[in-house]
Amino acid sequence: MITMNRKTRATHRFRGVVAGIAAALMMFGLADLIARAFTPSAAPLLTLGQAIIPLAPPAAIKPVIALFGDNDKLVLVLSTGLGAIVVAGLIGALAVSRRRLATRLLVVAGLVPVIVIIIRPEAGVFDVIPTFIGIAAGIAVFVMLLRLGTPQTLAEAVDRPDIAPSIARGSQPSDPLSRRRFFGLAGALGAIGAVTIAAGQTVASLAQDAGAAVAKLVLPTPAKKAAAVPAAASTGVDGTVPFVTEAKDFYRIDTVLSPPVIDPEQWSLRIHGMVENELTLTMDDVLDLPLEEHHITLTCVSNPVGGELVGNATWLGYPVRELLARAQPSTDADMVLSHSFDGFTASTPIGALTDDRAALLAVGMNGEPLTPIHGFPARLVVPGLYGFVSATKWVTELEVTRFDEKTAYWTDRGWDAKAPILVASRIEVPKPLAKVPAGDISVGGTAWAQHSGIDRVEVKLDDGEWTRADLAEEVTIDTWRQWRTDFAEVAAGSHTLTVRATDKDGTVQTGKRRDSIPNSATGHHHIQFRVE
Ligand SMILES: Nc1nc2c(c(=O)[nH]1)N[C@H]1C(S)=C(S)[C@@H](COP(=O)(O)O)O[C@H]1N2
Ligand SMILES: [Mo]
Repeated sequence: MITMNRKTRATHRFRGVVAGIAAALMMFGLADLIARAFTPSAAPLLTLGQAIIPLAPPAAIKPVIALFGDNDKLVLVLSTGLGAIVVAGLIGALAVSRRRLATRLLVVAGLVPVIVIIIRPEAGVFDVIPTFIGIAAGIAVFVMLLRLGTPQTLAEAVDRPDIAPSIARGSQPSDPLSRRRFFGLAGALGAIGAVTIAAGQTVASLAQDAGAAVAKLVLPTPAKKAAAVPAAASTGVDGTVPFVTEAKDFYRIDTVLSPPVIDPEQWSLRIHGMVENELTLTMDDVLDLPLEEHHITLTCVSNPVGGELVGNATWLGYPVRELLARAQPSTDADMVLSHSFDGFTASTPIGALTDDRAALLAVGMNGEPLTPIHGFPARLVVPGLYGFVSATKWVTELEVTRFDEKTAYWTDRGWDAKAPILVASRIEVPKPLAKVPAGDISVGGTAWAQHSGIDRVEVKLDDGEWTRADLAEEVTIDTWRQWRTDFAEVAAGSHTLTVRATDKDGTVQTGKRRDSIPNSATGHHHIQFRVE
């Protein structure tokens, strides 16, 4: 019935695909760029990617984080973009025979990010404008390219089989001039789209927004200062990780693509649930409290053996214990579910927030306000518990409740509800597979067992005996501790080093290998190196 010859049809289909891809690039590029400049959190690629995270199989999320580290967000944005391009390409292919249907499908597909943007809790009416402009530009590109690249009359005719044969018979295989025009224009428009996408990713007017918000928060002088870090807290082995981690080097783990930018004047913390006195604090209320500074090492449950998802900072904040005392929790409560502005939740055993440890509602990190990615303007930091059950960033609510009533974000995805940090140690020097000159060899690293403290670190060279390492001075039982050991006259050739730590409760770090889900990987860190 449809007599368009096969080759012409394939050519046209290919052009339809190209038109679809160029349209998608234009749509996302323009919308993303405009959004980044005015409403950064509503950039469609970002918001779409963000919406995909909760749909992804939980088992797949943490490995992706582990694999791509800090680039996991970029990977997600790129794969979302790629997915959109594939969909648009398919719609483009369809356009050759069903142009009107295809154009409508493209509009519907374009509305998906609009819906995702509107249903966000923090959505504003203007958030959708950039995406609407993007959709309009995308559709214009699509229609224009199809007009140019595939004979309009033919495509329409195929929708109308009654007149198709006569028109199809008249169709000419595309001449070189029109081919050049089509691909030239499609290439140019697609390239403009791709460049605006890249520009949108880098413009990061976000940083400026955040800068203005961060500048509003002036930290008071601590009522209780942390003791200065003694020089003896470092072993001096060249190449070990510094005792205090700068904010810019501090690992980052969260489920948002870009950190929310919260105006401290708009922020508040509500303490509610099973309490006698529900209360709400503003940032001014918090800053008027006698704030304390504490050195605390934070660790992620996803940290692989020997990994880098651990950092140590000096946090400024107010003890959660005091806040809860004001709210007067019911004696039946055994958990505090902390809520973030972004919807994340963490379940912390109430005991860890009411005993004498320095569980903080933190507003400062190493003498500065928190950075946006580390929870500005306020977060929790609880010594001794993995971040996913305690260290809620952008915290807005403390809900006093029970473990048998409420569950937290990661608990719903197969991870533990309570997760105390396990004793751990890692080798930092020499680096894996390093070539070391013959002679005496210095080995150094870090061990941690927050809120118990490190009692002992032992190192093994090849299959030798466990040798006790020298420990650097302990700053507090809530911080990590550096260790070093020196081996004399190590023979040339390939060697392995293994490390294990023991905490002050007497728990020896197990050598048994286990995956990080549900409550942290275990096993001894070991590395290979060569003496030459
Ligand atoms: N709002 C929010 N807070 C969060 C998370 C999150 O995904 N969202 N991740 C938690 C996890 S798993 C860890 S390990 C720590 C990491 O804190 P950091 O990014 O400042 O190092 O934050 C915790 N707080
Ligand atoms: Mo984590």
